[in-house]
Amino acid sequence: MTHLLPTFTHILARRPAPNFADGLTDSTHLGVPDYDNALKQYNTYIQALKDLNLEVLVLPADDRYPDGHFVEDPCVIFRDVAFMCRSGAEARAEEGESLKPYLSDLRIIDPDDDARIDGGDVLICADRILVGLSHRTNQAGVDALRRAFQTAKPDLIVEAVNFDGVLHLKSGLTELAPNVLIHDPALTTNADLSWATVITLPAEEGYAADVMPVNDTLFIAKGYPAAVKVARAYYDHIVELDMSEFQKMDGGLTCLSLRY
Ligand code: CIR
Repeated sequence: MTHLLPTFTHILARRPAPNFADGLTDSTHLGVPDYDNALKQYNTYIQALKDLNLEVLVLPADDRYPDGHFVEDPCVIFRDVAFMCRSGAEARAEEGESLKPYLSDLRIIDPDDDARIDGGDVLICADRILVGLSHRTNQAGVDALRRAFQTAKPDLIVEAVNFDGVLHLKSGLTELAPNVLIHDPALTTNADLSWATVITLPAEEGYAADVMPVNDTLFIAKGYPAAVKVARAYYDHIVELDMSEFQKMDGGLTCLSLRY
């Protein structure tokens, strides 16, 4: 399918460090993640992106940042702007600095001191950006991101969205295709989403709502047949990836890469 979501040519990622289980998590009921299995899943994820002929840069693991492989959170890229986030989670606040040297082709913009934002809360849609207000992201963060990205597109719409029930906005709501949102019912919001068709997954498949469209391919977590069935209406090429070890650390598909 040809569609109007942003086209990507580059991927930036970072290998998980052996101490990745020391990262932040609320999902203790899923058990302790296994490093070898996580690396296997990670390598499959990276290879699947390489198979799309994208320029893929994978940084070495850095054990100063147990959550550092979730590169989506410390930076958000829109057009030629790399907006460096400062997470509301202090343990992750410094991760962005370590990515800057690899983003030198882009215009790097730092947030104001009071701005807090995690990239996982930033949903770049075909015609607007939604930013979830969360424990990690505040209104000052939304305003800073809007100012930064409007330097690239002055009429860009950036909307703050209240939500509850999941860690990041994108943990439970992503854009499957232009104006089509896919939703985990665990995420509750009173935001006006009437501009979109919202497809709510069955509760037991909610984790699959964090889908990752990359050009004409859709990446989706493995093991969620109802979600795949929904996606088939929009994509001929779907790649299912096992994410179980990252799910144990509250991570989803999108958080393992920066796509630009
Ligand atoms: C954290 O709590 O920050 C990490 N353990 C998980 C981050 C997942 N990031 C994402 O969904 N964008």
